[in-house]
Amino acid sequence: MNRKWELKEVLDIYNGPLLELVFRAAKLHREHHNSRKVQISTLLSIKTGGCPEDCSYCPQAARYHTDIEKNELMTVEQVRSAALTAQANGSSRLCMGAAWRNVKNNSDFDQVIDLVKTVNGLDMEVCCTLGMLTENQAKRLADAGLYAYNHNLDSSEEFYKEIISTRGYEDRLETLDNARKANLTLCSGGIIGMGETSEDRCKMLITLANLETPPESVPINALVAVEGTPLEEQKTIPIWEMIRMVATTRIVLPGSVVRLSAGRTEMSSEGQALCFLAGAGSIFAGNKLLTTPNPDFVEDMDLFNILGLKPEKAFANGKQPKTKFDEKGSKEKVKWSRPDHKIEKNIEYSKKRKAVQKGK
Ligand code: SAM
Ligand code: DTB
Ligand code: SF4
Repeated sequence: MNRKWELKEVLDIYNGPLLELVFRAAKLHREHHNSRKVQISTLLSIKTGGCPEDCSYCPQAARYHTDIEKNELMTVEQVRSAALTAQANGSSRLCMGAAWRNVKNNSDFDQVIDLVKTVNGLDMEVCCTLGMLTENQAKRLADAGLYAYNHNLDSSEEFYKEIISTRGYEDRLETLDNARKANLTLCSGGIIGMGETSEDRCKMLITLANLETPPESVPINALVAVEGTPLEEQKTIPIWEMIRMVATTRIVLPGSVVRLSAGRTEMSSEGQALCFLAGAGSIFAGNKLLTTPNPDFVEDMDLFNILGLKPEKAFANGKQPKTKFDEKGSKEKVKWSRPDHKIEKNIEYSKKRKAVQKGK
């Protein structure tokens, strides 16, 4: 059942007494999910840095000249080896990320198709996050054996305009729709701690919940404030807000797997335990997210042992896709909008960081 939510109702849930909120979320979690199991995904940045977008949180945006190590698209052998390591450490899903605005019908996309086939062949759930995507491109990925597509709404539509000027919210929604039309499962959530209000957080959850079919997984990231980005000075989000957000997501999207995502290096074990109690059913594991640090596998397994949690097996919630014969890519012209409204902070940082780069 796809229940419609009103903003006031969701805000009341989010702002309710914390322990009552956690209790309600925990109860619902047990009605819809196996609370002893946590699905483990590993992120792999298959193409790092040099991105043309201006997302104010992102260290991979070329214009902010951050200190990340840039990389060209990874080869099949590099990805196979990373996937096998992740699998040996208990990961059931590999999520491959590329610092692209959108997918283009070129040889890089052909290579991504090979990467997807390779990882599906290892019996892991394959997820990709490659930016905006047409329906044809989504179908090609699905035929290669892609299980999920990650494309975050990041925040409310209103606040989105304050963090990104190079694309619009409706493009995000269209991409999710394109992935859905190709029968891919969806992974879509957002980031808290960018300066948004509780209302923005709740509005994002309502947008996700009101999709025709809500996403199967919903990542909740705490901003990793990276030096050089316009959000570098944002304070770490208090753990209580993360717990509230996880619990509210659990209640508003009862059927989805809530992923406790970026920001865990700043969270205590006890804080994370409350997130699991409040309904988080998945994490990103391995000592790196895309470009920033993450707790290592051993640390996470120690916590799992203390809490009595077990890693979920691959395809526990769906069938493994069959890799189909791949006809060559289509020749369609890809067109996405470019709102290009002004975000003073992003402009200021682009200039400031260019000057820093010149002075080096
Ligand atoms: N370029 C593609 C895109 O934007 O859709 C895929 C990669 S992008 C890095 C994937 C997601 O990572 C973003 O949508 C954002 O939600 C998250 N992310 C990026 N930088 C982050 C940061 N510093 N802290 C928390 N989450 C972040
Ligand atoms: C998601 O919601 N979080 C992941 C994944 N989907 C692609 C990315 C987090 C990135 C954190 C910053 C970095 O490591 O570059
Ligand atoms: Fe590029 Fe994605 Fe980073 Fe935005 S979030 S700058 S689109 S890699």
